[in-house]
Amino acid sequence: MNRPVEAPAVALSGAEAVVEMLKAHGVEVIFGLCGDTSLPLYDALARAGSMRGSIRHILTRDERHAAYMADGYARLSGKVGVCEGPSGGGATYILPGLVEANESSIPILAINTDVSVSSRGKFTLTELDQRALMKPLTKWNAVLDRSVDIPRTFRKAFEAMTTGRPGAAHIALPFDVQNGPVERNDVWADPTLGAFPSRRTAPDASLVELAARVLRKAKNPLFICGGGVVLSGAEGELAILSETLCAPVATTISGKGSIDERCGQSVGVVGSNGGTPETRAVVDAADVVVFVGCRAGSVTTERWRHPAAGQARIIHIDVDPAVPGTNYKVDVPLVGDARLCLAALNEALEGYRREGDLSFVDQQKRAKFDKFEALANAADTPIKPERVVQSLSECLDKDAIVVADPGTPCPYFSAYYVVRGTGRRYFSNRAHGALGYAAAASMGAHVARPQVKTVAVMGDGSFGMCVGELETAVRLKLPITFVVISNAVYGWIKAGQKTGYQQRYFSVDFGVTDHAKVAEGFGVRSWRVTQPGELRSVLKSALAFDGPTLVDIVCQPLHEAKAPVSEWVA
Ligand SMILES: Cc1ncc(C[n+]2csc(CCOP(=O)(O)OP(=O)(O)O)c2C)c(N)n1
Repeated sequence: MNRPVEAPAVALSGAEAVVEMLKAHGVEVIFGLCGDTSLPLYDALARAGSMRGSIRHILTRDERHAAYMADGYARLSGKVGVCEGPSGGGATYILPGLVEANESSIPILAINTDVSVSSRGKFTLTELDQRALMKPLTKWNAVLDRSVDIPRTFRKAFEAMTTGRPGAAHIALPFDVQNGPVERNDVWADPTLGAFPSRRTAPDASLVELAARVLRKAKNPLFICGGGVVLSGAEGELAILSETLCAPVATTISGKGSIDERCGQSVGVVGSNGGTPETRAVVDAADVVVFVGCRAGSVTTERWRHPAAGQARIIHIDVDPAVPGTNYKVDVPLVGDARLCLAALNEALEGYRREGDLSFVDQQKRAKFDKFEALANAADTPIKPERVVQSLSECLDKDAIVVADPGTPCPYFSAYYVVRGTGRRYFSNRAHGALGYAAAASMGAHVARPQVKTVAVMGDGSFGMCVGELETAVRLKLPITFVVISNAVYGWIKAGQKTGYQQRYFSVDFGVTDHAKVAEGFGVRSWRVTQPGELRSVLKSALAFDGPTLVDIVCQPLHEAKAPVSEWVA
């Protein structure tokens, strides 16, 4: 008797299933670095590489930078950024990028391969408790013990990263788990979880009504927008609401891009880093403050002094229910996606229009930029940071992306680089502010948005922490311009010693490096600029070159400059 033969269950290897799960979530690129425990994963990527819709792998020179690239990529693409590295050192090195992304609400997935499950607890080379290591630093993490768990683990990771407050996830992938079988039928995904925010949540209608009532009574309403506005794509709703209320819109550093900074409503950046006495005056004048996608942390509020407690009624919009009410007594907490919350407020205020006047904002902005321009136009050497911002602003197209490192770049570009248009055009790593972020983040940003010019601005302290990645930029022929503010000092710290410690300078100065020569060694077209008069033409040439370029600018050290940093101004 002929019996029908049952087809054998079609199985993939664990590594193949990982690649398929990433593809199913729409992943197109992975940044990372190879290792012994990653060999099956690399082989699966290599074999998938010849197929349609395959994933591009970008080899980096350090796992930290792989994570920063994934972060920059996510910020510009609106999709989950993926990075990978091997066990042991690969996990400890990837960690800084993961924590920065997580705290900045940027969804990146880090995969570290690991020693085999069967080798655990035997003093195996590179063995490390990745679960414990990553748990406090990520929104969600897992260590796989069985190949069959791969599909649901990846589904869970993508859901965790892109719903609610976006964040980072980590998966440890042991060697033998990469080799075990996974049934093909289990490999499926909801592709909408590959982009963020997914599954948006709307606010409570009664609280929307309450917020609308508070806003109708406001004399001087003010918006303070954090990174949540750009993350949620709420710029359009914000523009409508701020116009209805004739209300100024200030931002945090991460919130730059919430509003076109050329418009009358825009105040610019407020807070201790990038804020100035003029922008602070606008905050102090408000009787209703609406925080949007903003944690009202120490930097934005100058340690909760601006706005002062009790100065203004507070409406706090955030997707994370733990945020409203943490730092200020809140009159109306609106918990939900920023775009949906602002849209709901627009609906509640339909037909209303506040007769207001933005002349105070205009006056303050003029005063701020008059002082800036006087310094920027000075022909002094070493070149003033103001001159760098001014020259770069003049040379860059409005769609360009600027990534700023801590030190001189962050406060100066946050305060004075006027973002023309909305959306992500400028960013800095504001969760931990680790030096050496901008170069790699700019590479990720460029991969996501290759059609526009990308510039990374760094101090020489940062340069020392990221220089190896110039090779990646050359190998991939990335037309990014790296700008180094060169002053042979950890200037930010020296400025702190000047203001707070009676100029007892201690262990902050380092030697002079010719960064242009170093970059040339990597094959980067480079310039060193010492004269303010040369700056603009050099920047123009660097920006126009079709490949990586570096401009090393010998600059006034931060402790001698007039930086927009409130502690030093005071
Ligand atoms: C990884 C890391 N270590 C230390 C610090 C503390 N820190 C903040 S700013 C700064 C100095 C920055 O120096 P540099 O990059 O040369 O820029 P400058 O301040 O001189 O413009 C330091 C050391 C940090 N932010 N990140």
